[in-house]
Amino acid sequence: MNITEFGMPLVGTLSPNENSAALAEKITSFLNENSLDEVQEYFERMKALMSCYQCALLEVETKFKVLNEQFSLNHERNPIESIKTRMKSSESIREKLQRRNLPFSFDSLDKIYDIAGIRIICSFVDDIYMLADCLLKQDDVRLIERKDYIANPKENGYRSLHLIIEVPIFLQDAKRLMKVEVQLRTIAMEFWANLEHKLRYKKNLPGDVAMLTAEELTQCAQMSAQLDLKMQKVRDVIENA
Ligand code: 0O2
Repeated sequence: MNITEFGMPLVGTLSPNENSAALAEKITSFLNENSLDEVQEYFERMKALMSCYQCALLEVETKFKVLNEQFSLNHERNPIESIKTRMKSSESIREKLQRRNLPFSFDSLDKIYDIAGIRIICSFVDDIYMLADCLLKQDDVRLIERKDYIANPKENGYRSLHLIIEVPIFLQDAKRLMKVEVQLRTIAMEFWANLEHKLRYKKNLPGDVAMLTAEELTQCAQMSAQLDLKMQKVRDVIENA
């Protein structure tokens, strides 16, 4: 069992400047405050929970792969370019709990909807909506939340369709409902979001540089939206020829 992976939401994470002595101190105080049985129970529970999220990702990934396969049979093209799955890092979970003023507890983890995340990179914008509709029509999928940043891009230009869904996973002796965040984007949206993410977290830029680059990035997002529109029109012409 990896303490840095499973223990951090409870014991707190190290900042990049802290060293292993600080980590040891945090772990020691966590161990001092809890009996060995409680510590073991906590880690077992955390491990089981993360494993359930992994299973939920497998379920949802399979659903998209099936849709892709079926669509390619009927239409001779794949609406999905690629699929990426990720488990939210313990540091990112901790940061979100803190931002929302939630204590480090299992109940709080239940309120974080993007612990398991899947990103579907699509060929065209209308594939995004078609795939989202097909997914949400399935009778074991429940929609919890939908954010359409394609129809309503964020101020910085970020576009993607976000769905929070709940899916069942079937374990040896139980059924569990798990939440998964699904992000659907085109290749152009992914390209922009990846670069913007890298640049944003790169460094603390001076105010004027930050403003200029933010404007440039927003313009790039608008250009990528135009590119998506143009590519879709080209495809429509070819398909209707
Ligand atoms: P990671 O590494 O994917 O976990 P939040 O902002 O997280 O408190 P909420 O409601 O979850 O609240 O946010 P939202 O807007 O539904 O989606 C958050 C996720 O969408 C982010 O995850 C990113 O993956 C993506 N995202 C949202 N806005 C932007 C943006 O402006 N630029 C880029 N590049 N990605 C964005 P996390 O949690 O940031 O990271």
